[in-house]
Amino acid sequence: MLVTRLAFLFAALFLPSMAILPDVMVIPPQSQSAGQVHEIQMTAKKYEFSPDPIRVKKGERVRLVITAIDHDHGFKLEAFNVEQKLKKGDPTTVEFTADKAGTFPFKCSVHCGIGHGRMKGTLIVEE
Ligand SMILES: [Cu+2]
Repeated sequence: MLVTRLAFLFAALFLPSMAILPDVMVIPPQSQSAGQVHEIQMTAKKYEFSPDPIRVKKGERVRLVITAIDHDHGFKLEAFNVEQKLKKGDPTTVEFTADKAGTFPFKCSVHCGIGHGRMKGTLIVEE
């Protein structure tokens, strides 16, 4: 199917981690080879992170490259001791090893407006 092929091409070019593809797309096994860093491009804006949830596999080294689009924000993932300010317009990298499985909340850690308190997301680490 042409649409599927185009979607896959787009993913291969722009989403090396393929982490934000819908679940219906099958991730080829070779994209998960050991020793690689699982890089995920993210955006932060009032008042959400995207993609959300983020899915990774237990044991993976995870690199999040997060760009705050509209305002300074922050990224706090307490379960993995990650806290980072996100300056508006600057892609900011955080890295951690997903060494435990489960569902972990993350949130904005810089007051960014009236909806700051609900600016949250979820990291899912699968076995
Ligand atoms: Cu905020």
